Amino acid sequence: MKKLIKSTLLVLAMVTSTLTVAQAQFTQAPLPYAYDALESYIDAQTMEIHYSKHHAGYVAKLNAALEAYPDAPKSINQILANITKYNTAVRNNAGGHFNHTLFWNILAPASGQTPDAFLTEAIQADFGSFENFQAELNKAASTRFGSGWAWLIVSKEGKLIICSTPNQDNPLMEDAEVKGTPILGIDVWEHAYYLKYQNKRGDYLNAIWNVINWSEVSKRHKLAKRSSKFVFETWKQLDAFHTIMDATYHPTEEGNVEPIKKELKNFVKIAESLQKEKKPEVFNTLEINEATKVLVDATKKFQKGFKKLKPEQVVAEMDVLHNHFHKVLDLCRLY
Ligand code: MN3
Repeated sequence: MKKLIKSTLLVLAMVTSTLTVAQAQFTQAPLPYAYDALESYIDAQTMEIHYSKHHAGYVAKLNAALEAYPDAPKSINQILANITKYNTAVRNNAGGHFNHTLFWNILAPASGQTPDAFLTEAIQADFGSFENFQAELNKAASTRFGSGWAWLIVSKEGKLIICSTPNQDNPLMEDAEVKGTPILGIDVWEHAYYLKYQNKRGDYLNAIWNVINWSEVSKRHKLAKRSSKFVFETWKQLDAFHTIMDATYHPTEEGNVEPIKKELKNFVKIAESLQKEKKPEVFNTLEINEATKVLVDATKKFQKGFKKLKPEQVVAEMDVLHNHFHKVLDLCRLY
């Protein structure tokens, strides 16, 4: 019996330690469609090898390379924004992971969809016409020598720009020649097209326009354009909520619950005003109102149960509030 308990504990310890390690690593999200969903523009075999071998390989090598950086942030964007602090293995594989995750999401089975009105307008303003935009992106993709990516990005000033990067670099890297938020990326590595198109990169580029997920690209365009700053300037109460959250969240994380304890009443008052006071008309949608209600209810519940919470539970509860808050903020940016 004693032996059995001992071996059970050993197994439990092993499972727990595996879980701890797995949590610290990056993982590959499932492909949002079947391997053959983009036929006949991109063939199933290419998709399968690309996703399950190439992308999976970047994720595994990224996790291995990050073992040398135990304090690396959990956010891939933060790693990319400080990429010069890392070695080449992290650079190539963090880029590879981010780029392919974006790529799978901006593709979708052919459906004849087009950019939304907001993106259409921006394309016309920044490129003259959709045809010019297409020609420019095709040119960037076809003239990228060797392996790399062609991008449609939103610059810091909010303009649409086309650019390209070598290898697995991307415009989020701090040392990129042209920087901005990528909303569409075309993989021009031979592994993305060689089985079907061999050396004819141009044919692959012509075909890929049939399987662009324009609703996803349009969504990313809105998120890149409508900064949090815009939302906060428009909706003062949400800004006030954010200010308190910002001032109390980090001390709480470090085990200091005094700031949130002091602000708790005020915090709830501001949360309630999110619902009570008239919100800006642009944000007065069913979705935003529902998300706001979830946030306000959670904040009230947090205050009610606060006295019974241990410091680590305060951190966990603040995490929940933080997520609810970001749901509201993102919905405002997407309205
Ligand atoms: Mn690739």
